[in-house]
Amino acid sequence: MLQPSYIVITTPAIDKMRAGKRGALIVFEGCDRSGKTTQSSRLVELLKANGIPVLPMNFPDRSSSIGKDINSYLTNSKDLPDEVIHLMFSANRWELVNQMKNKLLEGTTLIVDRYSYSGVAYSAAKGLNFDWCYAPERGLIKPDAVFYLKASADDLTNRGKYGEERYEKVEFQRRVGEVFDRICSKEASYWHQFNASQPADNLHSQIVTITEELLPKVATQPLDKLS
Ligand code: DGP
Repeated sequence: MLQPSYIVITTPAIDKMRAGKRGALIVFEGCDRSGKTTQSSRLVELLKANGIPVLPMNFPDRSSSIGKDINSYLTNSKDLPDEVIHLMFSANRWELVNQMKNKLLEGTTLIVDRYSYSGVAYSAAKGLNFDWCYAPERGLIKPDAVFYLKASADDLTNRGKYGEERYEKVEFQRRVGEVFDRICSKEASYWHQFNASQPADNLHSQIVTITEELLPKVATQPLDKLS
């Protein structure tokens, strides 16, 4: 069993994970403020404390030149047509595909805060065609698991005022949530839906249980691509 991050121990299950050939690609998805950043960080800390090689990532990666343009768009200092920003978010993921592949193959587990599904959900919520939105994501590395933190738009609103960024509006988030729900039912074999309104500790232990089973299982499986 994976132990809380303050206890570092070795068990047969963890030895098996360490002996694994590749790391797992684990993605957190959900609306703004659904708790993805908190939960993904907790998982990263736990894996680190148990000696499992792990790297946190998040998309958009605002550090590249494409990422800087995305940041200008999100903070409303730049306007772009919906199609253009959509393709830029996708390009921002493609920029890192080789780095992600190398890390996974050398045995590092990647914990990724948002991925292709945010790309589809946020653009489809604006009214762009779902299949058109998904097309540029084809060929990226397929996650081994997606942890979808689902909460109603009203629950998310109760967490306090939304910030100033472009998408932080209740009605828009409701539409984003509907697209995530649609993807979740289509991709049920590797999506895990959680109630994001439950206490953070409960959510964390459910996430840990699934991760614990996943890591040794995928260690010997080849990487797959989104198709
Ligand atoms: P975050 O840094 O996780 O708070 O994301 C910033 C905002 O960008 C958030 O409102 C979600 C949105 N977002 C993330 N990825 C994509 C994407 O691929 N496409 C679009 N349109 N929006 C995205």
